[in-house]
Formats: sequence, structure tokens, C-alpha cells
Amino acid sequence: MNPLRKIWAEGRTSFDAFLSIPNSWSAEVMAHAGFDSLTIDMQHGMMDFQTTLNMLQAIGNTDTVPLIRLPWNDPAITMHVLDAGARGVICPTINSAEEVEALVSACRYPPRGFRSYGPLRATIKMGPDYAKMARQEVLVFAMIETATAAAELEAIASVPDLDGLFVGPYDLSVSMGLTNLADIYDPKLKEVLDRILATCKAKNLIAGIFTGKMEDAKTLAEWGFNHVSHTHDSAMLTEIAKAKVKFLKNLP
Ligand code: 3PY
Ligand code: MG
Repeated sequence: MNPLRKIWAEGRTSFDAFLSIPNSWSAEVMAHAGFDSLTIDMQHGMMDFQTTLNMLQAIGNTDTVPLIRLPWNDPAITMHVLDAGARGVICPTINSAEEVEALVSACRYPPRGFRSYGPLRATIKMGPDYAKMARQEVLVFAMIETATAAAELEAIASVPDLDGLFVGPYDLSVSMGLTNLADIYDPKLKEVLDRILATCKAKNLIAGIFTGKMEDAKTLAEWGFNHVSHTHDSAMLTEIAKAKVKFLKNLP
């Protein structure tokens, strides 16, 4: 079973980070840090398919679950990363139930969907019964990151065989015309977050979210988000590097 499902079944929150650096070594270092999962970000990260494969292989040396943030809702890349062993996908900028249906169909084998059979690396990693267990194994998240999606929440969340909603608070704030981006205490954004949490509970979906702020990760888990992604490798490197430079430059 996908280890993330076990965490959620036990009522715990899974903690994740995004990978934006296109490199198998940095992915391996991050995986050895002990995150429950890591999300290779093919939308805003710098990687192509070949590097993504190398990163999946590097993460595969650990117990960390490899997820992919897709570049777009495109069945070709969706099926390709699943064949390469991604154990879940997060699709950006979903705006309607029809778009979720297209996403879910690309991730599920017939008769539910139209995923083409050819799980080359997925079978090596997860065994010859992969196709039988793929419905349980492959996690499908629709990103809620537009005002349109927030208005269509009920329909989006009602598509069968979707596993969860994943909030993109930055795009969502931009789309809602909010000036403080990803401010989870802004009443307008908080209202949408509360509705997403309630909808996930009602529809038995996993509620996921990204946050750039470490203190917000704790709050979001307390509010009921089941899966919290905190920042990405480039931001972590920048933060540590700047702290080191500040320390060193202040030496006598
Ligand atoms: C957003 O906040 O818009 C995101 O996509 C976070 O990953
Ligand atoms: Mg976004």
C-alpha cells in the first residue's frame, strides 16, 4: 500500500517538500532527510522528463514516497511519470469537474480510465501485480488554486476516484486579488480553506496544501490538512546559504 495512505489512515499528517532543483543527488539528499514524501515539481521546477526519472530513481533508495507535480493536465506526461514510478500526481490549475475527470481518467486503467498499459519502472519497483493495485497505489490530487476552482469546489470534489484536493495558496491569492500572498489568516483566503477542509471531510478526500512558512505548516496540520508540503529545495538552500553568509561576514 502507498505509505501515505497508512499515515492518513492512522489520523496523522504527512509532511512533504517540493523539489525544484533538477538533480538526482540533491533529490537523494532530500529523501534521506526523512520527509514522508517529496514532490518533484515539473510545473515550476527546472527538470525535464529524463532528470525527473533520475530523481525518482534517487528517491527510490529511501522510504520517501515520490510524487510529481505535473506541468499541466496533459495525459501524455501524466501517464509517462506514472510508468516511471511516481506514486501520485498533483495537477495544477484545475477549474472544473470536467478537468478532474480528464485527470483521473489518465491515471486509472480501463474500465475506469484510459491509462495505457506500460508501467515499465512502476512494475520493477512495485511488483508484477502493479496494475491490479494501481488504483490504491496511485494518488491523484487536483490543485485548487483559482477563484473559479473555489466556486466549483463541490463539483470538482464529486468526481469519482479522485484522492484529494491540494491547495496552491499563492496562485489562489493572486486569482482572488489578495495583496498579501498565501496569508492563511486573511479572512477571504481562510474562508476558502475552511470550505476545502469541509468538502474534503464530506467527500472522504485528502486535504493537501503547500506553504512557504514553517510556522504555518504546524497551524495547517492543526486545522485538519492531512498532507502539508513545506517549501522547496531551492528556497531551503537559499535560506541556509544566506544565514551562513550573514554569520561569516559578521566574524571579526
Ligand atoms: C501555489 O501556491 O500556487 C502553488 O502552486 C504551490 O505549490
Ligand atoms: Mg500554483
